[in-house]
Amino acid sequence: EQDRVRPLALQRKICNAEDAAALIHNGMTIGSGGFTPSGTPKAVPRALAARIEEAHAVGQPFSVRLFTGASTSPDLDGALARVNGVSFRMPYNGDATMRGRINAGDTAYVDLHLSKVASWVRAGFFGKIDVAIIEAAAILEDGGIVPTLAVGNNKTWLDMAEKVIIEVNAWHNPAIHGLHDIWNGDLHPEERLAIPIRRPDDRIGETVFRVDPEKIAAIVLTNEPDLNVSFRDTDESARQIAGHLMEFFRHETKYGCLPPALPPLQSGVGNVANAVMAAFVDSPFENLFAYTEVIQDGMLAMIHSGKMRAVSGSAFSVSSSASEILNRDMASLREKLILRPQEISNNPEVIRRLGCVTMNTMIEADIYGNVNSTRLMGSRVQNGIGGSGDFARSAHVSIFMAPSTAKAGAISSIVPMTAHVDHINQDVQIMVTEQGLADLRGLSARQRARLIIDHCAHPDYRPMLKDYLTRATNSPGGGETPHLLTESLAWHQRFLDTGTMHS
Ligand code: 0RQ
Repeated sequence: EQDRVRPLALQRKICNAEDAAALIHNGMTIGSGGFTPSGTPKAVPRALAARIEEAHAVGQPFSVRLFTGASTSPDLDGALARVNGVSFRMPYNGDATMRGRINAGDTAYVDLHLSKVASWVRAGFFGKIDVAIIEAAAILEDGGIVPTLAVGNNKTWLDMAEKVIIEVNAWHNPAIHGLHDIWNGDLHPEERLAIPIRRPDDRIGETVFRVDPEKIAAIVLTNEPDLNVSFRDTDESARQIAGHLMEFFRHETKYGCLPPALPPLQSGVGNVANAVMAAFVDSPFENLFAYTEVIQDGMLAMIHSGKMRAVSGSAFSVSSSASEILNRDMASLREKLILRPQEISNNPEVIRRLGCVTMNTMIEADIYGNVNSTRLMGSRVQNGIGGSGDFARSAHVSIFMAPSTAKAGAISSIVPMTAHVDHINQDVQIMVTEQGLADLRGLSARQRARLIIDHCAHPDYRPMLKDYLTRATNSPGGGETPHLLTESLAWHQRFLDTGTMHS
């Protein structure tokens, strides 16, 4: 206890999770740690969920507004959604129970570019933050708060909240101190400084958070690992997507369009993105850097293999086995890994300066290259836009990828028109499915359509897509981006009505 919470004055604030949760009342806004399961506070949210459940049992209203870094874990989103305890949620969710609440209309959801959340909260666009709940590995003698495996928006929550609750989690190796780079530059628009990151491994700030100790209302001691995700074993289609991408990178470097060591890489979330990163381990590419948001197992494997020199992100999203290794070897790995606030990891200024190659997963794309990353059949939110827009818009080369079909072939991921748009075709240069890769750079809408159908669509759906494009092109309305408006979303409706997009 003395080891993890050094300042004497703060040791007096140590209490149990129930007492800490008692500081939170109906209607309050919570700014919480959590960016993937990493860094998610655990004991206090579980105790809060129990309090909410008790209140509901006696007919009392009790819900909170919940702001986080990004997705969290069943300890936070899951526990609070189960008791219907969240009235408002932002900016990203990956929890199935919370997803159900959001899609049912129980929880109002604001889906935001992750880089913008902190500055908009500082500006007051979302009202005041009553309580910050963050996880730390230790509180140092001088009051510095050592973060755990995610930084997210924690600096902003600590700056803005009236009261602060800290879970100090002794599971983390104390060597984690030094992993983080917390920039304290003032980021109000009128005083905003240039962010002095010129290489992904530049460190520009402090290794700890600072907070006014008077605001710390409770400290809860815990000792538990994050409830980590497990990645699916790489399937054949993820392997093929990775193969097409490696071929593309070999070609680009051979003809000098990209430097031999490739620009800094960003990789999105999910199984396909993880498989692509894993494929780099057996590739000829060396001396790689990543400037990304979430660091998954695949990137750690590249660090271990020596192919990757350093990775900068805002959080880890690792399997349980990878997190054990990360924790064990923290003292040596720390030199090659950097965690930053998400407004820096995802900052368009830095992404543009570094010229990142970004690789994100999509739900569906249309024949013209517009991408839907978030809404199934246009209506049901899956997760949220996350950082994909921050990276894709500012990328040197923006890549989107997905298997060409979903739900055992009943859904084509390439459709005449996406039922929702997250990324406009201008932000999509390369599209990849297991069928092949479409290089859309410099192509007109009609050229893009032909290439996407031929290279990316599944053969079962190619004739239908070609037929649509031909009829749309020949229709009187034709135009530069040909569409048949009464048919453009008919594939989605057919799936809803019959369970398949096949006619
Ligand atoms: O549903 O679980 O019911 O079967 O969508 O699909 O295959 O598990 O996909 O884990 O690779 O995630 C885009 C969601 C892909 C993710 C997305 C159904 C499918 C399944 C999920 P089931 P998979 P993955 C920076 C980058 C946005 C944020 C982002 C994501 C479910 O990558 O959230 O990129 N991206 N951030 O069956 C209907 C289709 C479908 C479909 C798949 N065409 N129509 N349903 N599904 N395709 C990092 C961060 O921001 C953290």
